[in-house]
Amino acid sequence: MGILNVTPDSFSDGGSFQEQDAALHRVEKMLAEGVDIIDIGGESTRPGAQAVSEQAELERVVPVIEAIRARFAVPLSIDTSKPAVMQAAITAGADLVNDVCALQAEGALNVCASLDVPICLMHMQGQPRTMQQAPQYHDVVQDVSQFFAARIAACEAAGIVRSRLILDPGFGFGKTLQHNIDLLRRLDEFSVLGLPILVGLSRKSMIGAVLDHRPVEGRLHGSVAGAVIAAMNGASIVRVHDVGATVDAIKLVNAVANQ
Ligand code: 7PM
Repeated sequence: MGILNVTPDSFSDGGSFQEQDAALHRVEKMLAEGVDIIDIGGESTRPGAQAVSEQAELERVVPVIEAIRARFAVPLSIDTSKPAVMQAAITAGADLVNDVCALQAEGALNVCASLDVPICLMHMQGQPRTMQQAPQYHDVVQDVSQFFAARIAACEAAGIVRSRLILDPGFGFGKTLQHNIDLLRRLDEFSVLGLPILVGLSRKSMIGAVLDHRPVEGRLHGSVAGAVIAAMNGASIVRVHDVGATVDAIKLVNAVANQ
């Protein structure tokens, strides 16, 4: 899964030609590098990010989804927690909902019940603005598993069949470095839930922390190593910025697993 951030340029609030053109070029590059899914985000749910209004998020992501859909057949994921954006994005041609709030926003379960697409439920402890202040768990894998079980049950109660769900432990979302490392080492323990696992640790601060506080520009090799560990420990989807490097690495993982 390749990350496509749709952030407004300095000339508009979103939806400008320049922005769309830049997005299409990034998609073309990711396709050439072997991407399977493109995750489109309007930056509403980023830790520390300014809250984006529903209207602004719609204006950012819908034109980009339509433009990509008109030109490329690649599956598209919408990274949002807002039910109206989920609905509009799927109508515009997106194929998957990626929600860092795991459908806990008012109305999200009902909207997703009416859509016929897979949904990624991500775990987060706390709220984006404050979640890194003092994350605490009894046992991080057990606690995240309990959260998954509760959200799977909520989805099923709302009429979303279990087979539509993908689970993501949410690296960096209300976790210390030790919590993130424990989740990555013990990722295979989520396999008992019988659903695909998605992992996003591309360029995240846990990579920087392990590499002596390496800035974000220097995190490529660590991120690829993280994707390899995730794949070897059972992840079905890795969400990354650097598609080409990650695809090569995962091909080796798959060759060892399958040949
Ligand atoms: C600032 C801080 C900007 C954090 C962006 C981020 C995930 C996700 C994100 C993830 C799923 C990033 C994050 N992370 N969706 N959206 N899993 N499913 O590093 O780990 O891209 S935003």
